[in-house]
Amino acid sequence: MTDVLLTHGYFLNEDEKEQAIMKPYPPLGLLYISAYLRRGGFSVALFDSTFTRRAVLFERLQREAGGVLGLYTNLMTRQPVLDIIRVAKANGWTVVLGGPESANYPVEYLRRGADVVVIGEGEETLSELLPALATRGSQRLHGVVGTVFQDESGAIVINPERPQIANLDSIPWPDRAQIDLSHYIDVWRQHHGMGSVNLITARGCPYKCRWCSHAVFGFSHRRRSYLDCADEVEHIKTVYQPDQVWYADDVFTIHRSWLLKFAAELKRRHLRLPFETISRADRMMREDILATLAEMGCYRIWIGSESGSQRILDAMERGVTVEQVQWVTKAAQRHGIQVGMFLMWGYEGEELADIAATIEHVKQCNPDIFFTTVAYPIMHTPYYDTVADRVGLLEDWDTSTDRHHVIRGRHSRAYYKYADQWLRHEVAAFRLEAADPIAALQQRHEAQQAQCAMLAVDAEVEA
Ligand code: B12
Ligand code: SF4
Repeated sequence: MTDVLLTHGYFLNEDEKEQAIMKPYPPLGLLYISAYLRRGGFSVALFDSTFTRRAVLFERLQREAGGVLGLYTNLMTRQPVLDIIRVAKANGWTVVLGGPESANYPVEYLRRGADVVVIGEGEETLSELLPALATRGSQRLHGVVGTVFQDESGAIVINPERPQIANLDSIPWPDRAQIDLSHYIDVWRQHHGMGSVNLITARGCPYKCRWCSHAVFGFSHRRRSYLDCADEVEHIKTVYQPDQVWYADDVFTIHRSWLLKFAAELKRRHLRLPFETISRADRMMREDILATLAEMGCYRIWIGSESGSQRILDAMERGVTVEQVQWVTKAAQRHGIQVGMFLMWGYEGEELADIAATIEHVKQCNPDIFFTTVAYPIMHTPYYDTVADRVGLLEDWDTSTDRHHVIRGRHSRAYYKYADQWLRHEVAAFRLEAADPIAALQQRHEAQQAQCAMLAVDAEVEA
């Protein structure tokens, strides 16, 4: 019998938005845990739910009843995770949860059937927890650091935090052999002509953007050595032969000298794999960084631009200026790197002038692609704390997510929908101006209509 069955609650067939995008990646956290436990002599099974259906997992939980189930949770997967817990418990499994979502809601998950919630990194905690579960059961886990559980009386016991793994080179690479990685690569190739594999070069981010969740890694920042990362890239290229990689770091260019050494090492090994990644504008304010990214094969850099209003960026404690984002966008494009931009509507304090400033900013930058979201407060973020007395859910906690949080008194969803249309038509008009002035005029007209519609619902607020 295996010591633990690891899985997650993400099923691509249930995610219509992702089915339109089709850029799936496996959950790296589970792969790291699998590799670490195996090295420690544990027997581990991994059920990757991405390309399968709930019923298949449920059937396995019934067939192999009675083991330890380790489940990764994030903000998107609450509902399937609750369902999996229900089926697992009905079949005698001990359920251990990890990842950012259960770290934010340990009590809620324990009260709904989970046995243990692991807070923070899972590798060392599970290595200690699995033997403890086997000898002491799930209600006497006092002293197993990094866990929260319920004792026999039903009281919630919060053990002390576990220190983070100091040397990331000391842990094995993600256990990609346990999943069908070629399926991910094939899906990518089928839909985008390029097969992609994800990896990380660091854990955690020291910045304090008020809406960002630091539930797993806190505010630490720990880097792997550039040699270990280069070895992993080489291994990925040799074994899986993808056409590109995704560095899934929080801020890929946070450490300039590390980046330069990593790039030089890849070059020495003739390892040039195109890639996409995310970073902050203020950590790319040098030509040499952008030149290095381009030389390494970076074809698209994602920047959290968020707002074109400095007042709002400051309220977010983003630590970036509008001018930095504008400079980096132009400079990256000059180096042949596309820019993807994330923008946020409706952050606390945002007014009409800030929305107009964001629209001007996007025109100024003219990124290759941009995505917008209406701000949502994630539990235990400073943003959540600021609006806590006005946060609500329109449905039960069990059937919603933190993305469904409404903020009483904030503009309605319709308001931001029109703001979004205003933005998109303005940007389209700007792009068409020289080539097709008539089409540009039409776009400008639609932008004005969207703006009017937005002002017409100005008084509507979230319930
Ligand atoms: C890359 C990434 C993405 C990629 C996903 C591609 C991919 N899979 O690589 C993209 C850009 C698509 C994305 C999208 C989104 N993301 Co994202 N993403 C990340 C990011 C930066 C890295 C994920 C990663 O690989 N981490 C590295 C691994 C090693 O860490 P880990 O998964 O946490 O695993 C460790 C522990 O959690 C624990 N653990 C994990 N599983 C288990 C299981 C058990 C049993 C145990 C005991 C422990 C355990 O041990 C692991 C190893 O120590 C994280 C931030 C971060 N640094 O983690 C955000 C993050 C996970 N994303 C987040 C969010 C909000 C989103 C979106 C909702 C954003 C949006 N508005 O659309 C979407 C949702 C997409 C979806 N359908 O799920 C939040 C989640 C917050 C929350 N409370 O759940 C995070 C934490 C960012 C943040 N700081 O706010 N994301
Ligand atoms: S948004 Fe990005 S830069 Fe800001 S704290 Fe989160 S990970 Fe760090």
